[in-house]
Amino acid sequence: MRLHGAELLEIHLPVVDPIVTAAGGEEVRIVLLVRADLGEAVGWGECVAFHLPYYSSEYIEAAAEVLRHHLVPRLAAAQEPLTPERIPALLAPVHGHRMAKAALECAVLDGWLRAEGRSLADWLGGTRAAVDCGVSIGFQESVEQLVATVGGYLDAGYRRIKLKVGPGWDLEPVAAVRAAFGDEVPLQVDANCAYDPRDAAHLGRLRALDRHGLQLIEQPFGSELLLDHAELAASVETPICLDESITSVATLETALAVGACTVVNVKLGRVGGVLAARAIHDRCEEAGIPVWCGGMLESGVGRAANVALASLPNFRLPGDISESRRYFAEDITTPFTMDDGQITVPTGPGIGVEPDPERLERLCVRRTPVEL
Ligand code: NPG
Repeated sequence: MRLHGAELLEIHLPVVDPIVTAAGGEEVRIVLLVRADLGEAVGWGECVAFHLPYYSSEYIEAAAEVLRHHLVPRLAAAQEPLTPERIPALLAPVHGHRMAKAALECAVLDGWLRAEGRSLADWLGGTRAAVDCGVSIGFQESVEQLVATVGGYLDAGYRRIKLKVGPGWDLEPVAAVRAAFGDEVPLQVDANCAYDPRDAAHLGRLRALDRHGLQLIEQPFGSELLLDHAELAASVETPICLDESITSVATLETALAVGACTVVNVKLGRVGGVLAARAIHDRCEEAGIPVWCGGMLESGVGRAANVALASLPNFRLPGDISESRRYFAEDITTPFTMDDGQITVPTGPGIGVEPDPERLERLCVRRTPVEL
């Protein structure tokens, strides 16, 4: 297999119910897709970076540049055979840009598997035919509005509720959801680094969350503050989960060694691709640490890869895997729909879905062939 060429597509998807976090909200999800031409097949990958660098240092424009000028040319110049296992090392000379690398690796892997007639879930070693759906809810106008929103998603069948929290929007919303729906609803919170471990009031609020029987508290402090997470983890009952901090197996090892977390949010893009995500899954399984699949408001392309990943055995907690319509009135692929709180793992070759040409035509604002 060789990479004969690639194309970058910028898609604009209006968001029906934006997630407002400490970093802001997205009214339109700008999606960067990579289309890889492998000769005998075409593959698709999604770069999960946002169009502004406020969730991570990566953003769409930079990802497109590094894909065009560095990552795609490197794979195209590689000696045959271009196998998936060789991709991380071929891209390693480019520092960082994990989300861009993940998109290209997924596109090549998707094409390779389509040519082989094998599904991504099967190739990864997935053991589930369907995965549990969880939903993420951002800051709301009021606690009453939040309770109504949570009720709607529970009625829809979601098996886990994740609330965005931050200093000032944490104790009251969590208590209201518990009061309205009881202690049995699987409920977790995601702080996106919004708390300061040096602020006694912030620590007090996090410790006060401990009485609500949450599944986990996700990334309360900054991504580099592993020791502060370890200190909090030792002082509360609620499991601490890391997201932004875990960028590789190496950073995972450090986090585990210092006791910074006992649950890990695995995101294909954040860790650099499918192979890295599986390595983190395997290491966590070995350490008895459950993982779940994080979401980045993906289109159907990225969502399909997430569903395949979440079919692996140690994805023991429902992830941010929701129906396409949770975010998009229209997706570029056949929408993912939930049945009894689960989404079926695609069984078709590769990621099992592909962008619909007619929808691409309408929703794609720019197509850039990569000059090789
Ligand atoms: O359901 O795809 C989804 C989004 C899940 O809440 C989610 N993602 O921090 O992981 C996150 C969070 C996020 C939301 C990140 C918006 C950045 C912006």
